[in-house]
Amino acid sequence: MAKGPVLITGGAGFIGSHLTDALLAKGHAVRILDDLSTGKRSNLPLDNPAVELIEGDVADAALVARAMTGCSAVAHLAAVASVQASVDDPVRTHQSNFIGTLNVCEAMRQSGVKRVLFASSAAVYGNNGEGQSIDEDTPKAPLTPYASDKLASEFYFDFYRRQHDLEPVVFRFFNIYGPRQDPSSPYSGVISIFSERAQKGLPITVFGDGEQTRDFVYVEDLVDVLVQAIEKPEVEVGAVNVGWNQATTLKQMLQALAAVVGDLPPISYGPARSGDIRHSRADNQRLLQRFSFPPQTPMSVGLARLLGR
Ligand code: NAD
Ligand code: UD2
Repeated sequence: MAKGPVLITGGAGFIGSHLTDALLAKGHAVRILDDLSTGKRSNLPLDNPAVELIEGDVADAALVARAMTGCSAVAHLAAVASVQASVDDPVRTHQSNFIGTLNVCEAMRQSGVKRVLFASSAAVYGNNGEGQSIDEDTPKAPLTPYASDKLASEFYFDFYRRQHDLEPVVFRFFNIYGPRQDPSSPYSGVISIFSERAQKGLPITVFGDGEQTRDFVYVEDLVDVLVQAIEKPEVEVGAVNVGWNQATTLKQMLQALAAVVGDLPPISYGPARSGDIRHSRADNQRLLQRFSFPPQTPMSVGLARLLGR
């Protein structure tokens, strides 16, 4: 691998800051481009001389080109990660979620950086494949601007691969959880919301009957794979689901949470969210073929770490 820092767009956020820690532990230098819209300086070990933070917007092409200078590889994670924000303000989120990607592709082409990993989402499948495990060839049915921007970004990375020899590794994350996931919005990850409320003794609201399922992945398990994607000598074509092929109901997740915190605060059941996907589970054959997925962090351990127990 070429020398030079790994550029992490969105590196001050939840997943990006864990990736920063993991790359530093493996001896990489890291340059972060982040507008700190949801990311935080406090997520980063800024006293480490191997970490550089550039505060700015991935929609600013000149800034992305500058940030790319001298880098060995890129992890493109910067995005407005809230699906609801994209529904409320598609023009604004498109700047980060799509134009940002195009700027990364162009800056790579101009500077000759080849390797990039991209944080796409299970959202590209929409409701297709619901009730079974979803493989990567399942028809795509993006239902929101967020999902459309992710899918369009995937297509652009593929174009730059064919036309300009970029080496993209596209991951479709299922439901990632762990420390530093921001619980402050109603559309934050459900585990971050329930954990915070359990810790503070505040009532918990389940939308629907709690029998809906998700394929939850602890953030450090994901990051292990992301580091491999940066370091791998060769990359294969085609997006890769990141999930355990395990369906956990919200009720089961609440039981696991109760086992960590003791008694849970009152739980109420409200109407299901409109458009909510009932079941989401990754077929992860491709992931297992291409990467060595670490031993699964059990939810009891992941929740305990999240809660600092
Ligand atoms: P996050 O909000 O913690 O991280 C996103 C980071 O991007 C933040 O630090 C934010 O400040 C930064 N950012 C946003 N817009 C920017 C812009 N225009 N310019 C520069 N920086 C910008 O969310 P996360 O959960 O860590 O998500 C990381 C990536 O993974 C995102 O691309 C998200 O869409 C994707 N993803 C996450 C999940 C999940 O379960 N958390 C699932 C699927 C996909
Ligand atoms: C996740 C991702 C989204 C997209 C999508 C792909 C997050 C935050 N969102 O959406 O970006 O990739 O997957 O399909 O990771 N819930 C409650 N109570 C609450 C909050 C949520 O019951 O207070 C329910 C919610 O209705 C849903 C489940 O918990 O049934 C998971 O919700 P989520 O927002 O964590 O994630 P999801 O799967 O909707």
